[in-house]
Amino acid sequence: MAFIHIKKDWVLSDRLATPEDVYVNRRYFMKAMGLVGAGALIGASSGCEAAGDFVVEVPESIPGLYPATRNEKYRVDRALTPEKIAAQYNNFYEFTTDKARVHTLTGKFEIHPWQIEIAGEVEKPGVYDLDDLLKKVTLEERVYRFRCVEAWAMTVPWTGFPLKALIDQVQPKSGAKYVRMVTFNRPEQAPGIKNESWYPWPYFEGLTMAEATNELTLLATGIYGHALPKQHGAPIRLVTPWKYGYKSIKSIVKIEFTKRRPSTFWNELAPKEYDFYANVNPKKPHPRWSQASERLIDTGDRVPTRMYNGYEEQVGHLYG
Ligand SMILES: Nc1nc2c(c(=O)[nH]1)N[C@H]1C(S)=C(S)[C@@H](COP(=O)(O)O)O[C@H]1N2
Ligand SMILES: [Mo]
Repeated sequence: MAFIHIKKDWVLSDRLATPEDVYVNRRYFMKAMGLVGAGALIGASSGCEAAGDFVVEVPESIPGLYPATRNEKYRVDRALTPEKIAAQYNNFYEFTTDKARVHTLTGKFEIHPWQIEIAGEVEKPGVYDLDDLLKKVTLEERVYRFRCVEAWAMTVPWTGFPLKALIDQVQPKSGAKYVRMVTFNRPEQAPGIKNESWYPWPYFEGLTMAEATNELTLLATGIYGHALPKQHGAPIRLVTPWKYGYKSIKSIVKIEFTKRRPSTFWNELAPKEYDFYANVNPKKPHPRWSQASERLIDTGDRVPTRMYNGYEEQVGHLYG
């Protein structure tokens, strides 16, 4: 377990330089100091809050995975959101519906060891250990826009591998038309599951096979050059940047290949508000608010929403 201590003055300098420069420099600075990697303990949480600092708890089980090489094909024309902001503004209802408090409630959540069950229409079903799985894939870093259906947006560097790389290994049968994914269900480790029992836990999501194997569809295990902190969906979560954030299911324990379109958590709760596809579309308002613009969570600026969140070139052909 490592703690990355984000100092107040680094946050201030994030504001002065272009965020991307600061991020890259900070990353290499940490690496040079030996602060990135398994077993490094940078600061402790005590006292840091009072100093106005913020500690990101970074659980790394395999040394040397981070930072991964950035894939420059996936760049965006927006500044990176400072990590300190992204790590304290989370949707993860298993812990709480209060975005600012998710990171304070993940202490009991155990993410190592972690198994993923592969099931359904597939040649190689079974229970796979995440550490073993990670030895068979190549991690890369990609900067993506991220757009929540609630009309806020951020820009973050994910580390992960294409979902397609996993799908190729487990060999779906010809009957597999959809991929269904499920989150952990441990009320004793996640107060939201325990206290908000009316939700249809565990969280579940789905994609068509064409979406699941699209080049953009990433299984992320890291963010900002290190392993995922728990609030972002450790140890492994989906990222589909052309879709509203609720599709990007966190802390995945099961991946199932199905013949029929699976139902999804938010679609089951409110079908008129959250559709299966959930493709970002400025012209299609949510029943209760416009989707024409979005608020950047770091600056508060309102900017126009882009069709498919700016990824029309990669995914436009998937939809008629
Ligand atoms: N298991 C699970 N996955 C989830 C959610 C959740 O509540 N539970 N929230 C979703 C929503 S609505 C968003 S916007 C993103 C937020 O990801 P972030 O906190 O890393 O920014 O996670 C998505 N994945
Ligand atoms: Mo969201």
